Amino acid sequence: MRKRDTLYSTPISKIGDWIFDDKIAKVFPDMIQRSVPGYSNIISMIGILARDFVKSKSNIYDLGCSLGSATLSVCCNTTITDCTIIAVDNSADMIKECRRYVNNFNAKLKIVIIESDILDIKIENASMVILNFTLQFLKPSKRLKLMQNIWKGLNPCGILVLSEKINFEDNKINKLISNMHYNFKIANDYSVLQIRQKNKMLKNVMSVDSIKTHKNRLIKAGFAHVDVWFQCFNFGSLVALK
Ligand code: GEK
Repeated sequence: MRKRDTLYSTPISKIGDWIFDDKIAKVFPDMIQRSVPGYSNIISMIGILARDFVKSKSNIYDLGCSLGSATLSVCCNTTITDCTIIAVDNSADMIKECRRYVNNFNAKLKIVIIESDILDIKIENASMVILNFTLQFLKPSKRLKLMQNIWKGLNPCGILVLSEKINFEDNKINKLISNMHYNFKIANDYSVLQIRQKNKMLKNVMSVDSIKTHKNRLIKAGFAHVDVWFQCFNFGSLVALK
């Protein structure tokens, strides 16, 4: 059974920055499900896309893999067995849990789990690259370079799936949709205090772009075809093709 996320439900005197430590890793499946609208739809759809895009003798990259949900969705859906999934995260605690999850799963293809910054990973011979809610944790100044690296390493018929929290240029819309997300978390049994404390912790760590910024960056990196395939409130997912 999933361990319930009750973190930060009592007042914290000195709130620090968010870190993906052991406490977070232990409750992560429950946390992401109750905080990110559409998360399970996106994970399922990554698997469906893998059926079409994963090719024999190619690599699939799951960048910022956390516990490997996207990796396992690819694994469950592709019929290709002579490919390699490279799952990368820079949190030692996430990687530890990810190894546990993946080892308990009888994978029919090769999965390499790497503890590293995704900026230090060479992308090569890729049929699919997944950035599922990871880019938002990278310094904005590093984002274009990563997209260029992905573009370079992606095979001509490959796909990038980029899921992110998003913001809106119109302030009134931004407020309205942020409030919808707030109500989603309340409906999922998070307290006002938990939401407030988590938001404070994430403030310096997470920086959110608009869909327009994402699209412009992807096009600048070289992608020829870019669009949103999923959106729920202020969370969305894009696909990008060469
Ligand atoms: C999922 N994709 O379940 N290098 C490597 N990993 C990083 C970096 C970096 N520079 N920055 C952050 N991370 C997952 C969910 S969670 C999203 C992704 C969320 C990692 C970080 O350690 C964490 O595990 C993950 O990116 C973000 O489909 O928590 O909202």
